[in-house]
Amino acid sequence: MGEIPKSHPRYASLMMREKVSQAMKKGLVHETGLIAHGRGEAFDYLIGEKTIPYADDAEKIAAAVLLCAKNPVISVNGNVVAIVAKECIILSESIPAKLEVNLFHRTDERMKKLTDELKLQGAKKVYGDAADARIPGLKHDRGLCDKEGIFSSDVVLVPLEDGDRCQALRDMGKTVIAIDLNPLSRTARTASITIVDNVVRAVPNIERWVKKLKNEDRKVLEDMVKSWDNSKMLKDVSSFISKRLNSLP
Ligand code: PTJ
Repeated sequence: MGEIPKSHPRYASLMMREKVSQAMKKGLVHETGLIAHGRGEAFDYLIGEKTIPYADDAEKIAAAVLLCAKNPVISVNGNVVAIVAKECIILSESIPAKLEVNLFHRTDERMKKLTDELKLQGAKKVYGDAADARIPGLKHDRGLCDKEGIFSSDVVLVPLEDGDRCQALRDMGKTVIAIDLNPLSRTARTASITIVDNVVRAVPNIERWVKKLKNEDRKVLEDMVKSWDNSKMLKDVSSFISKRLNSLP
């Protein structure tokens, strides 16, 4: 890690890679998480590696949805813990929302390591271990969840994941907020609110909006949420990317 000089133009990106790589060596991130991270990096390039206005809007709506929720849950996996654990804990406390570990490549060992890591970083309670419920329609282990957590939640924030769980959660009638740099992914297309941004920028920015909106009238928040048009936002993001690419020198 020490070999990357701070002056390197790709310093932040390289440090993030290093975090994911170290977390894989510790058994927190699944090996395919490295591939997922690389795909995220590619899409981050396309949006200019910063929070675009459409993402900021979605982050604001996400904050409003989370504040209005009865039982909001932040679902975390290996990649999320590797790069944005602390920020997820801070966000969960400020809403407040539950934190649940939910893995595609689930093993008892990874569940324990990720839960321990979140606790080490300050999380008081971490759900996911009970696995006393199942998301209907999901045959693989990702369907396992906690009755008190994701299963009974009304709003789930899913930073960075694959698409079929998002659909299954929607089918259960839940509001799903997804953070996904790929606006074309199944997750992005099936979420109720899609945030096309890097989780390392999105999570703290949702938290900033939570702080700003916390004392706002509930009716105002609900009206904001009602007026959200996710398909329009996805079209706007695609046209933002294509305009950006066409205008590059
Ligand atoms: O830890 P596990 O076992 O739950 O496994 C997690 C992975 C990531 C391996 C699994 O969910 C997976 O394979 O995901 P996918 O299908 O590769 O989807 C990951 C999505 O996240 C892709 O669309 C990426 O563009 C996006 N992505 C990657 N890194 C980031 C990101 N989105 C936001 N911020 C990132 N840093």
